[in-house]
Amino acid sequence: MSSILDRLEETLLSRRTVRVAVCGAGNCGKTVFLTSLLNHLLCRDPDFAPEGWRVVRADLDAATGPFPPFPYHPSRATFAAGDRWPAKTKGASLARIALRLERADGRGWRRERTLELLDLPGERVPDLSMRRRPYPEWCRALADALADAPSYGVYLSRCRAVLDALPADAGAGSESFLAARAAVLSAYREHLLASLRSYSPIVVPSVAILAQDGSTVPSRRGLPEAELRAELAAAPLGADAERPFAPLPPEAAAGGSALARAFAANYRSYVRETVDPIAAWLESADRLCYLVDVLGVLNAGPQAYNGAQRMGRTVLGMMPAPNRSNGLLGLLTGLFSMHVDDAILVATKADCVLPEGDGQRNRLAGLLERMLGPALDEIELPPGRRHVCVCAAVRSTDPDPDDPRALVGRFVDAAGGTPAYLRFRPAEPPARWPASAQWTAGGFPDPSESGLVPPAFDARQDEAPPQIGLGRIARILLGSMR
Ligand SMILES: Nc1nc2c(ncn2[C@@H]2O[C@H](COP(=O)(O)OP(=O)(O)OP(=O)(O)O)[C@@H](O)[C@H]2O)c(=O)[nH]1
Ligand SMILES: [Mg+2]
Repeated sequence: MSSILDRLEETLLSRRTVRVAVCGAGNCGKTVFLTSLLNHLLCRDPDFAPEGWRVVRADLDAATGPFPPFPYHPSRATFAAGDRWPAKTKGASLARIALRLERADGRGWRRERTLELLDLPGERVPDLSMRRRPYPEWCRALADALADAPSYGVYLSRCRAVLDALPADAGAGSESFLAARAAVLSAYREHLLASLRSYSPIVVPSVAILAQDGSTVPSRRGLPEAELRAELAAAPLGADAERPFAPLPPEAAAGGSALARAFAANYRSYVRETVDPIAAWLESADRLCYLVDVLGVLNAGPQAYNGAQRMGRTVLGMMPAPNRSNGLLGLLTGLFSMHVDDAILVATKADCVLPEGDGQRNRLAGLLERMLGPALDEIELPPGRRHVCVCAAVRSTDPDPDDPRALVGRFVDAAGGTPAYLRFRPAEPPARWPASAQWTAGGFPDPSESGLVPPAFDARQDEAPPQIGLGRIARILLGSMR
């Protein structure tokens, strides 16, 4: 009997597809993370296999269903060229890698694992707060989420003034309705402009800064105020220019005016067309990797911290809780139903702080735990399935042998010439998040903003870039093998 059960288990477990949601704000490092992870798996890096196992075959699979394939080769080519990072992501894509694993001790057992990993533009992540939420509820949630944002308070008062002046019998399409709608949308764009300037990640609907066709508003860097305002004015706030919406003050959103009804209808189309396809995939994931650029949050200040925390909570809150029933029923539903059984918070770009001896990488983990650990606990994962990791998917710095407080990396200048090695003293992360009054935004500059590029490494396809902590994450994703 037991050998029949063993055979049954072997059959059930020997082939398995593991869906991994890779999520996080724009620029947190998702695409670099995925590219390096795939690169190491394709090279059958022994550190990336579960203990006691080795990868004997690894193939990318182009059958990625509803999403286009993740652009692995172009992304990796940027590392191999050694002076560029992969381009900013403009649409969701799926990586599918089929792995065959064998016991390292030579016993003839084999396992097949297919990893499916979704990459998405970070801009789309705040939109996930719309999933399964009717419009009035979303307006309330946004007002709570942005209670600390002065520009949102200003927007809500402007909105109330416009709505107060709108005749109660103004029907949709009437002149006064159209004028009120234009005034509300333009006031909302003013708030979005302020959000971009204060590095708040909550910019919704995300098509305001990343259109469906991939054109972006280059929001954060370089653009003078007037140009940025003009770019935002041209971007649709909804599924298309004919179906715009903006959040209304919670009482007005629930009030049933013609404007609230029109916005609610356009909101529903937007959720159906833009949010649901991504959200439905995420909800079916077996594993979650939520990436946070902790240094980036430190650099951006308290409002960015609040936004990043809200966004993380939204995503973690979407994950279906693991099946908690016991006994045979639990075993069967555990085998056949989807649920998140491992959730990993990842502090990225750990090569931008001083190395381990100094304990600074652990500080990144501590800060991340403080920011999102409670939301992770709410998923109620089984013991040992909740992880907080520190990682540099492409380690781009080395310790400076002459100065223990400095790092060395390759930098390109604005003209994009040949990279040169430069020494720099990185900002040192604090043990705790700073109190708002002492929090100096701009105190943790991102070295990539000053031109830090990936290290030179061999362009041969069977080489992978140096990394920190990525192998441990791969082992969690592949799961324990019996
Ligand atoms: N030093 C260092 N920098 C990194 C690493 N990973 C990412 N970066 C930097 O972060 C930038 C953004 O990384 P991406 O992987 O493109 O970020 P993303 O999360 O995919 O961003 P979106 O596509 O906008 O959502 C890169 O261009 C690098 O400058 C890393 O491991 N080390
Ligand atoms: Mg990306």
